[in-house]
Amino acid sequence: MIYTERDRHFKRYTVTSALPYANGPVHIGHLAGVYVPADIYARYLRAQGEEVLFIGGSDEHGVPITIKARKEGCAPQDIVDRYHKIIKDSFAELGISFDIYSRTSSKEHHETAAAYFKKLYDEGKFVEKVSMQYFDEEAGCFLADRYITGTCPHCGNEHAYGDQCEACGTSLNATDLINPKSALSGSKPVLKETKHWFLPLDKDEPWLRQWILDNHKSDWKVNVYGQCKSWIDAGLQPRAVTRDLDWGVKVPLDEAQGKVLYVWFDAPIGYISFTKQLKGDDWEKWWKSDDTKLVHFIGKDNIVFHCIIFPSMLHADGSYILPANVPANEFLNLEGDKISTSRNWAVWLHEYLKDFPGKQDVLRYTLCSNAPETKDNDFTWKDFQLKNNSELVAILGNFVNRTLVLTHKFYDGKVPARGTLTETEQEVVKELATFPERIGRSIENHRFREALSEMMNLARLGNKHLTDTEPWKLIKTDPARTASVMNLSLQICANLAILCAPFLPFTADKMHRIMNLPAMGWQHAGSANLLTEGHTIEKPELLFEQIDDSAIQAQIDRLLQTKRQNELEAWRPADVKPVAAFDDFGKIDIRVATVLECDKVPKADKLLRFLLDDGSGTPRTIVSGIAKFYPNPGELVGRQVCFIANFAPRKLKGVESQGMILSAEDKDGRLVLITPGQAVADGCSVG
Ligand code: B3M
Ligand code: ZN
Repeated sequence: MIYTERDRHFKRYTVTSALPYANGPVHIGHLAGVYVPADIYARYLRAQGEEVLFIGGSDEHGVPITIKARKEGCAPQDIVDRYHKIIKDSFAELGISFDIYSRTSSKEHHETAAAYFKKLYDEGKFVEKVSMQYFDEEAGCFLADRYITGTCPHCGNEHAYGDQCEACGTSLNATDLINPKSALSGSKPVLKETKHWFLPLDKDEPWLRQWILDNHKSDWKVNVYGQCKSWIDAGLQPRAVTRDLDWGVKVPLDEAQGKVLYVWFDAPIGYISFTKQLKGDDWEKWWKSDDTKLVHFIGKDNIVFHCIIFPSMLHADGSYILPANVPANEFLNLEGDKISTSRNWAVWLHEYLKDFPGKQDVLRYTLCSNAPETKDNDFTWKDFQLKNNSELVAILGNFVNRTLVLTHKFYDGKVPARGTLTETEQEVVKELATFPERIGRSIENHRFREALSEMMNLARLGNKHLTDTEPWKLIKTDPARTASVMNLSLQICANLAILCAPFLPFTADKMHRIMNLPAMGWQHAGSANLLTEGHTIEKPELLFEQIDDSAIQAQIDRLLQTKRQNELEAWRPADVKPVAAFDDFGKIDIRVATVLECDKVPKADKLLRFLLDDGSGTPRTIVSGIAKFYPNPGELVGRQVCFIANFAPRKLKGVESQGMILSAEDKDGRLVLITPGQAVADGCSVG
């Protein structure tokens, strides 16, 4: 039974999750922000016996995909075919239990989205506007969305896109950008006339204000409500729902050749077209009945599209329900840095599944327990290891394993009879009964971290019960008492198999198998009588295993390698120093010399001692801090180097250095000696 009074009247739940762009794999940021919470919610509702439709799919239009296709010299369809499969397969392997995972390049979706647009068009819901749009004369096409970048007028971010600034979340029209630049040719675009159709969001302000700011002040998350409020208070602008692009859903109007639906118009309609795909004629109740609860799971950068633009589209049609809640999460960072597809700064789901086979629940657990539910949060591999070793292994795994091992050791795998419970045990039974509601309420109110921690509190209760009663000792003196203790422990394990399922489905399945549990709904949980005396359990198996430092270090090293790679790619020469007077240069006396000897300065790991023939007849000693880059200094003998001859001598680690050898600092930090292009006389000047 649903615990939250407000939801009791709903007969079914349509749960949608943001459609990932099919221009790359999904990463832990997507999972923590959207898919793990959505899956927990859907699984819980099913366990409660509710009718649930959990929808997912790939968002296959939009400029990010065509940009990637251009970069790879292939067709957009090749890009989406590749990544749709990777995404779909990796979601399935992680146990994200969509009822359908479809794609917006499907024929059904194109038909549904085009029909949706045409209905609104025929009913005069759009505003037609001939406006000036940016056009790239080199590439020969209009520039929309990510085809154009520039400075955000709101926050100054210089890499804002034509439709949105990812830094401050503001949704933009390309003409809002300052210093616009084509992402295709890099050229400065020109303005050209073109007709588009606009959703009159400005006209929707009154009912949006009432629907969101009045009706959902109490039950929408603060971060979501706050973003909607600032949007509405800033004054909503009409929003173009068509684009001059060739990849997407064609605008179904003869006069709209070469135009497609804006990706953020067609993508949310994917939720509806996928429902039709799955439910056939029975689709409407999931989108048009007031006794359906519609919930959108998204990341914070999608709030405006799911709380304002898509509801405006649904409202314009007039026959759809509006989302009851949009529990958007904030962002997850990785090792203190923003997750970035373009910089490969991510833990990709399909790679995780390969590196940590069988550990889907460890990732689900870590991402739920660290979810950025109210503020951005950080994923570190050390914390991942800690969550596994000190929580899953040490608390949940340890409790279940001790109970099952002792049941086999004392009772040959059969549930022993339970006699009279002590007062303490009666308290345990009472507390056990409270867990289904404690966990359920948190899930129903989208507080998944809290719900998970409550589930773990039941495992803690079980551990305490065992530690307080010490059945491994008690068996020697009071077998009957021990039987009661173990019976209660087994009942708690059976409850955990039900209550952990939304979070840890693989672990729940394993517990059901080992304990020979029938499938039980949420309503069975809380009982201390789930297992009858004599019920047989299978040989225990560990639910979790330690993750050792080497596995974690390998992941950290991979990220360090990526960071180095990114720094190299991002490297640009330092700005030139301020203008110097030519005479200043004249004061520096740079000469060429041949290396006579070169060795490391004792007790100074960075210093090399050079003995140079500078043409003066008296060898010159110079100390230089480049030992790290020349591990075999003897190999430098005979090389010609450039050095500054007229610096005052100074002592470095006891060696008097008479000048400075010139080296260039390469982009990876390496110091490389400067050598004349051809052999020249020692002592000649460098100008
Ligand atoms: N494709 C995902 C994103 O903005 C976007 C969601 C569409 S949900 C209809 O990252
Ligand atoms: Zn901005």
